[in-house]
Amino acid sequence: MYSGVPDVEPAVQQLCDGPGYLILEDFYPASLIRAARDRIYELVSEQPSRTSHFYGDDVNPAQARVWNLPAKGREFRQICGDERMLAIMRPILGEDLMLSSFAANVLHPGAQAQEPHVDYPYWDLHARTRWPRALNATYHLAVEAVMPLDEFTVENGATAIVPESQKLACWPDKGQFAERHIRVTMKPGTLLLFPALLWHAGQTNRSEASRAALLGSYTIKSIKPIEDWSRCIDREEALGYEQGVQDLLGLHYPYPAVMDRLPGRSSEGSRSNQSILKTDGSE
Ligand SMILES: O=C(O)CCC(=O)C(=O)O
Repeated sequence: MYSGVPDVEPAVQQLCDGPGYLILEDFYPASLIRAARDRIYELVSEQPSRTSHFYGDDVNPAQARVWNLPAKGREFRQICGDERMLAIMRPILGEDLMLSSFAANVLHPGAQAQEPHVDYPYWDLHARTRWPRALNATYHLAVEAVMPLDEFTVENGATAIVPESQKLACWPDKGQFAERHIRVTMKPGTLLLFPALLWHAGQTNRSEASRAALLGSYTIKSIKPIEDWSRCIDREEALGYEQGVQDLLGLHYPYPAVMDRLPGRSSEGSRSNQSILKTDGSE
């Protein structure tokens, strides 16, 4: 457990080759987390129920998601674009990693536990036939960030994780999950990181109060994001966001492109400095 920010290399080792999770206490200022929390509870009360996952097909009224957070407040952009956090992810996902999703998960009293799972882009790994047969954990496609807005306690559904399971690259076995999991209790302002391959699950909220957290999912740049930023973010508005957030949203990432409409010149490769989109203005 670290207070503040650890050295990058040991943190990367811990995430990939060690226990597979990193808890950074007092990572965010209290005022920032309070502002994010107020906004999330406001949004939850305004929005009807939204899609969720790992609860079977049932509607789950005690559990609420708020999606597309980069478009819903400056505080969210500050949190998801925090360079101290990204510095730990960059060696794992590459310098030009991207944001795949930034959402909130609110467990109201009575919210049920999720099934043990791995996260996107592996979250349908239960259908093994869909996956390349040599898929393993020698490199990671995604890293998850959990930022509690309320204290996570065993009673209110603190996330369960299985240390070292990021090395297995398979869908969690329920029996092993039950035997080997630990609960991540933590205070608001803490940052929890783990590769998407780590077995984990939100747990039942048996308390009398709601438990909210922000969930960030970061991927290597060529993975299609969970949230389609090209449709859920207003591009003109997003061009006013900080450069780092624009990059996380892939605002200037050229692919997929209509290759037929591009001029007949070379663009990629170490000898080319121009983006394929730098044209005479036709794209
Ligand atoms: O909120 C939590 O404790 C974890 C949520 C989670 O793992 C998910 O939705 O994928």
